[in-house]
Amino acid sequence: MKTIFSDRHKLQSVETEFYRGKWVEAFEIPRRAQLVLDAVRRADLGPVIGPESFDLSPVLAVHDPDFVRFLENIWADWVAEVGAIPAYPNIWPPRRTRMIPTIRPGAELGRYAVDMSSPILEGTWQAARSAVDCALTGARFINAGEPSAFALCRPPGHHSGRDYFGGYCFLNNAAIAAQYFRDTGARRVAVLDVDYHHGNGTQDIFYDRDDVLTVSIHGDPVQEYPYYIGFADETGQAAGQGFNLNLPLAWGSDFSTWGAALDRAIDRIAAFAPERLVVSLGVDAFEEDPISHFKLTNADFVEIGRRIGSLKTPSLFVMEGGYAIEAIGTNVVNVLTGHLSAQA
Ligand code: OKP
Ligand code: ZN
Repeated sequence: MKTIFSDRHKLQSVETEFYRGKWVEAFEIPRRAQLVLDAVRRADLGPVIGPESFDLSPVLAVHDPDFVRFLENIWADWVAEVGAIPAYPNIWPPRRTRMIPTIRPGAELGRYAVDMSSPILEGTWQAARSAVDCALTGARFINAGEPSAFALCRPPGHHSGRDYFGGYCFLNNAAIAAQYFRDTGARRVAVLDVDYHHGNGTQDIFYDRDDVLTVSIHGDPVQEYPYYIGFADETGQAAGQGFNLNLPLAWGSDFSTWGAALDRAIDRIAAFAPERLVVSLGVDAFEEDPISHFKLTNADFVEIGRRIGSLKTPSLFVMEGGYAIEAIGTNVVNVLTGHLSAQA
């Protein structure tokens, strides 16, 4: 299996994040990607390849053009007004206001950000673009006949929607790849999100469509980020009714529960008969993850890969979360080798 990786992910790098009123050591750090890359190499998974450069059209097929322009330009605008320091919002639109155009960088940040976890830095746009390029290059390999590929994307993407960013995410790599599959001939595409957190951006982007099935297994939003979305009764709307499946699970869930949810997810995906599968691959359901509350073991991740492989659908794995630094490489490689074993 080919891995697509770009060094430019390092351009998104902060030492601290704001959590419960304090600046704490950041969780979403460049070392995560480096450790996954090291594990991929050590496991001899296959070649590691740099991404091709894509123009903005696959991004604009998913994201709002004003939002994309904002991400591209906000750093320069912020530096001009505030200085070369990380750009955080400190105001959000009040309820029941019109989302009228804004001018000042602080207002722009609040308009498009959903939380404070994703500061805009000098290299944010380039890093986010490089992650998209990795996902799209992986999609190209799948279109060329590979049964699977691994886009080692960083920063992650699944919390980013058509016109918002947050949860460490800027551009929705998995959604952009799924749409790219549609635009290059796949009639039905499924996205399976196994990250511990609900893939709210991905759900939102495809919510009214029946050509992209979205399925997510995640911490119950009653207890867990992103809190306001990800409930079981969100099943899609209009033509998309029945084409979103949320499988929220309680804190403390282990593989007996999680694996049963995966089987439901896989049954739904099999019934949909997609021509392409995008897996939002977060490994933060791991028992030692510092910000999560599921109890999956290293070995469970092999089984996840194997069961996804039973679908026999060309599959693009797109890296999302996972913050247990010592185990992130093992857990990711376990999913991928599990998948390969089912391909054989
Ligand atoms: C991104 B991905 C913990 C607070 C949680 C945001 C979580 C984003 C998770 N310090 N803040 O889905 O792994
Ligand atoms: Zn996550």
